[in-house]
Amino acid sequence: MPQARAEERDKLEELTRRIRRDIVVATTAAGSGHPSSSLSMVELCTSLFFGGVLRYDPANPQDPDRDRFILSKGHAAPGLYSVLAEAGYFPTENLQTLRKIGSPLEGHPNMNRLPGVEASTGSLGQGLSIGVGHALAARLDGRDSRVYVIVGDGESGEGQLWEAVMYAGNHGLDNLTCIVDHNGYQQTGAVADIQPLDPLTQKYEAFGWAAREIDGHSLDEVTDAFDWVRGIEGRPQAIIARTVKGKGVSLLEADPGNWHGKPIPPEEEAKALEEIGAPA
Ligand SMILES: Cc1ncc(C[n+]2csc(CCOP(=O)(O)OP(=O)(O)O)c2C)c(N)n1
Ligand SMILES: [Mg+2]
Repeated sequence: MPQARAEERDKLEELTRRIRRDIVVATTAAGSGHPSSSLSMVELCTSLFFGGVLRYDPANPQDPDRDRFILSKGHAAPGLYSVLAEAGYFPTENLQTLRKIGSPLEGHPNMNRLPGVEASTGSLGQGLSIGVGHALAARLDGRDSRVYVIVGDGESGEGQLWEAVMYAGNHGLDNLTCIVDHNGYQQTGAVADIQPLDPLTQKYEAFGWAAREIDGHSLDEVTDAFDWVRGIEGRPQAIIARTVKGKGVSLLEADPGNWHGKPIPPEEEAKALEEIGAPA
C-alpha cells in the first residue's frame, strides 16, 4: 500500500475509535439510545465524512452545492451526532446532552433543530425516498451534488424503500448511493429469520442499480466502494455493507438480538471503552 494511503487509513482508524467512544459514552450517560445500531456503521460514516468523499461545510450547512448525507435508520442518531461533532457542526461536549429535555440532540435526528441533519428520520423506510428527491432536484437544478443514504437491513422490509429503489433505477439517478448497513439483525431478531433480504445485490441490480457487496468494517473496502460509486454513470449505486451489530464491544456483539436500543450499563462502560481502544 502506498505510504500516503496507509497514513490516511491510520487517520481514519483513529477516528473510528473516537467515534465509537463518543457513541458509547453518550448513550450510557443518557441511559437510553441505540449504541449497537450506531456502532455497525462507524467505518461507513467515517469514510464518508473524513475520507474526502462527502462535500460539506459546517460553516455553511445550507450551501446548495453540498452533498447530502441522510441517515434513514434514524435510531442510529448517536452515531450521526458523534460524526457531526467530529466534523465541527457543534462542540463534542454537547454529545453529553443526548436525549436530554431541550437538547437538539434528540433520540432521532431533527433537521429543524440541528445543522448537518439533512432529514428528520426515525420512522423507518422514508430516507431513501427523501434522497431520491434531493438527487432529482440536483439534476433539475444542474448541480453536481451527490446524495448518500444509509438504510438498515431490517428497515429494508419497508415497502416504501422499494418504491424509491424502483424510481431511482427507472430514472437513472446516478448521483444517488444507497448504503445498506447489513448487520443481520433488526429490533427483535435476525433479519434472515424475520424477512430475508438476500440476495440483495441481485435485487438492486434487477431494479437497474449498480451494486456491490463489501465488508463494512474494512476501511480499505469502504474507501474503494466510495471511489467506485463516483465512477458509475447512468445508474444509482448500492453498497451492501456486511457489518456486525455492536461492532467493537464484545458484550453487544455476543447477543445482537438482545441489545437493540439498549445502552451499555455504567458498570460495563470501562471495559467497552478498553475494547474499543478509545483514546483518552
Ligand atoms: C416504521 C417503523 N416501524 C418500526 C420502528 C421501530 N424500530 C426502530 S429500530 C427497528 C429495527 C431496525 O432494524 P435495522 O433496520 O436492521 O437497523 P439496525 O438497528 O440493525 O441498524 C425498529 C423495528 C420504526 N422506527 N419505524
Ligand atoms: Mg439491522
